[in-house]
Amino acid sequence: MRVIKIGGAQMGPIQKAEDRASVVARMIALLDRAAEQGCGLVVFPELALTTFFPRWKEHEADIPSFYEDAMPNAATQPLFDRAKAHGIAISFGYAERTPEGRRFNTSILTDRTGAIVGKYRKVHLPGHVEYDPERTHQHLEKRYFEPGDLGFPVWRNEGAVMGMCICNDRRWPETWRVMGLQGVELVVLGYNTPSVNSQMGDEGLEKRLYHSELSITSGAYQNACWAVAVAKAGDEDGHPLMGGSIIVDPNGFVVARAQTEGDELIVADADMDACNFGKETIFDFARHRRIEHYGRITAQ
Ligand code: CDT
Repeated sequence: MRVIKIGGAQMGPIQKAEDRASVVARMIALLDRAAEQGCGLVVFPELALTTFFPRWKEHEADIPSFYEDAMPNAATQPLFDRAKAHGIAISFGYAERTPEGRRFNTSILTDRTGAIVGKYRKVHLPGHVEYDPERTHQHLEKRYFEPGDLGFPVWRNEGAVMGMCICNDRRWPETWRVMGLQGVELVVLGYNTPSVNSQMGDEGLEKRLYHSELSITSGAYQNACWAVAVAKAGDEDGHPLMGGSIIVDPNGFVVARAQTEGDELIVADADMDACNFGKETIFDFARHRRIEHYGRITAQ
């Protein structure tokens, strides 16, 4: 058995005016709760340090202030210090600005000493570049970020093979399969998913939660891996985000689920050896894949 006690640290809303110090204090409080429960890894949401700012136009918000120029930095160092003190590996998302001024929707993964072992930059950026008057809510991710340039790597961390993706990436089977082909055993991801469809009116929250869960459970099952999917939820300055954070086992079953739209910790004991059966049988890729028929997947 290779058991990692995983904490999914769902976060409630972060208002536009909330500063990093306040957000980091909330994250540390969740980390302390996870430590009490014996967690070895805690996963926080996409863009965990700020409101989901791509909903705002430049003149409505101080967009440049939402980016991080280094990680860790003065604001987040206390989070890294507390994680190290507890001996907990962490993962969280943030808006990255490189020294060259490039901007990515990024997440990092640490080991239990607080050292960053992996960085991922979101590949599938949803939404649009220009303000869209037809939409009830703007989703300007394509304006504020460029697509990730690091692919979908995996890292050996804390005795398991771990990978990351971010929010919309979870809806794409290619995301999961590229990591699955590298033997991934645990995929961690955060999301900010609006509770309403800005182009379809009242689509219904139930359907949106279902599509999120369907994407994650099928990705986990079809690649025989664990998945931790963590929301930023609740009402951010009048813009509702759904909750529904889950931990999923390699059979595709949900083993822990958030009940609220606030700061909430979900926990599960995840045995990485539970991935072995699927990887050695029905999803033994080396034996069963028929790549001669898959060319269209990478063609234009
Ligand atoms: N953050 C993110 O990727 N959200 C998307 C919603 C896109 S709606 C234009 C998601 O797939 O959940």
